[in-house]
Amino acid sequence: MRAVLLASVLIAAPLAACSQPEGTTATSDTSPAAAPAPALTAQRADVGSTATAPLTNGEGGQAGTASFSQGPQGVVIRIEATGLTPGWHGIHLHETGTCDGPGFQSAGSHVHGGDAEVVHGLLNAQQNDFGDLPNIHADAQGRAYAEVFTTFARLADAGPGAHLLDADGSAIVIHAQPDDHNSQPIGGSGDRVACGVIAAG
Ligand SMILES: [Cu+2]
Repeated sequence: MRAVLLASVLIAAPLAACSQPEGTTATSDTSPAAAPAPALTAQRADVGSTATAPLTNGEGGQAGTASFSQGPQGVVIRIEATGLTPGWHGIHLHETGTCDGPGFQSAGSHVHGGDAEVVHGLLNAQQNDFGDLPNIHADAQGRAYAEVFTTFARLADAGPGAHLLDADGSAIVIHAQPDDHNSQPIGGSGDRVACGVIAAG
């Protein structure tokens, strides 16, 4: 009998919610299912900021462009790169806005926030590296066209994640090899073959 009563309560709860007149809020203090859902779509940053990073290769030549657009949950990055070796390439956000070739070490390590030890890799269970991004793929002519999205970084002045337009700027770096998204410190992605300083606008 108790089981039957429980079942009827569970069925009744959604029906009651559906029968609420428009403009009112269904309330229930009996069913956990009626608790407010986590605010998955709560705005995390002001939208509209944009930035651009002209890409250069290790010889100082043009290697395309990366364009950044701030959304409410993160940043969309459009990458149009040329002169790459065909195949997959790791790509990351680096912590300093300078791209001195040929090795682009001036771009520093990956962007990050806080004092925690950085663990790289989008597929690493301990991942906390704000510079991580999905790989891009270059075609047989060495061209890569992609859009990637990150919730770990922002152009907006406030919000979660690393601020790309901070005092010392940031850079986007394309690596020679694909990122395995797991191993330290950069997923085995190898040399830095293209780099762009991220500038507002
Ligand atoms: Cu990198």
